[in-house]
Amino acid sequence: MPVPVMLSVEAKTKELEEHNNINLVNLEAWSPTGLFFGLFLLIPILFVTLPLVYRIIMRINREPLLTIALIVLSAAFFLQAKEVARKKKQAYHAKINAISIQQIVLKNAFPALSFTMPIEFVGARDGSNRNFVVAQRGKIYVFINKPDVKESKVFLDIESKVTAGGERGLLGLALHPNFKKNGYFYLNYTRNNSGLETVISRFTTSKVNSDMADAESEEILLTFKQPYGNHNGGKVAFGNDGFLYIGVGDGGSGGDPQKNGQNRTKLLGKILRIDVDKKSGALNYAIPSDNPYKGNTQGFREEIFAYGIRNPWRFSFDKKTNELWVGDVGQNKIEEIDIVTKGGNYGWNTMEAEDCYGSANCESGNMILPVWSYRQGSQTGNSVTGGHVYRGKTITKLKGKYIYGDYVTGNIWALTLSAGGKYSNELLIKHKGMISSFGEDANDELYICSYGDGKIYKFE
Ligand SMILES: [Ca+2]
Repeated sequence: MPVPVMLSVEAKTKELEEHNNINLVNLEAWSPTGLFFGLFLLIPILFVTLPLVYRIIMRINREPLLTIALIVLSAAFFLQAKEVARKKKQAYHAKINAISIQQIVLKNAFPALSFTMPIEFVGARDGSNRNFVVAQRGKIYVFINKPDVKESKVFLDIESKVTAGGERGLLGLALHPNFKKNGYFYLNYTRNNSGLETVISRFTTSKVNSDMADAESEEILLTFKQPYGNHNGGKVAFGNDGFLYIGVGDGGSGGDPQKNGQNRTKLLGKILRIDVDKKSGALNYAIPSDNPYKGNTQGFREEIFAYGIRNPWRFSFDKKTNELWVGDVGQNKIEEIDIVTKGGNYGWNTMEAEDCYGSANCESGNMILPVWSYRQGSQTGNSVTGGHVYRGKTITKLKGKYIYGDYVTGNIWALTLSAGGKYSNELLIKHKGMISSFGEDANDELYICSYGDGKIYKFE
């Protein structure tokens, strides 16, 4: 069961007042009916009581019961008015709590902007308050992180280099941890070079215009062939160890016919980790000294950080714990979420999530099961889009939860780690549109790229 998190009433009151066009101060007022009769009855009371007081004084009071009755009746109406007001206020507060618990909304974050096939949203963490959006065909756009921003600029256009369509294209962008000073950023894209291949490249921001990349600055770090058009992974991101992590699919087709996932002599079907700040021998990068196969004699690729991955469609690091969360797209049955650790084997294609793949039994001894999975279906989904552990400040409810979704159904869920070490899952939103990616701005606030309508939505 999900762990309910209560928001304070105060936190949402203002927003909800605006949303419902209602003012809580008005609810403090008494009900009009009660007030009317209360005041109306004051008049005869005054007429009766003033002479009465006079008569009491004169010790000839002949209507004491009538006076008392009128006073009691008047008081009753006042109390009724107050009680109605109290109940109304109570009901409204209950409504606020109900909304606060259940309603996380997705808001069109930049109404004036839309993009063709956006698949990556990255906040520039360089103090410039800018965001980047990657469009699959090969463009990167940049714009100020304000809801009323009027336009975006083309930061880089490499459409002529990129082979796009389906699961191919410009698929990932990572800013160097020292981007503010060196202007370096890293791309993951597919191109045709006597057959399809993945390219991991470094580009540099223009020295004279920080809103424009130097298109001639490309330095290719790594390329590898893609035997089929699909399952190209595509995410690149820096861990807090300063190394670049690269999500690589199993090469494609269906069922991993080349058995790349379990083959550690291949880069396909892996999470890779490289050091982009050094070069080593013929490599345009270096192998981190504690990569699991560094210096191995079995012919395993030293770039491998973890293996047994089918198609990692988006991964991210939890900024608090540095855990690496991966959404791994399933074959025919199960979509999975993994917390990936160094040297881990995540099963594919021996296993599809927690099931043996293609047989009833399998050798699964060293394989790490997902922390969460869901069966494919029209109500759940058919292609996971990995998200982020929310570490932003504005949405109390989401703090510390892993927010992820399904590309096909638009479902967005939150995974919560409970006290017993188990994860629980709750449906947050059904977005009407395909979710190609989750992203964060420089304040760690969370967004999605909505592939179909080309919009960027923000969680609020
Ligand atoms: Ca797996």
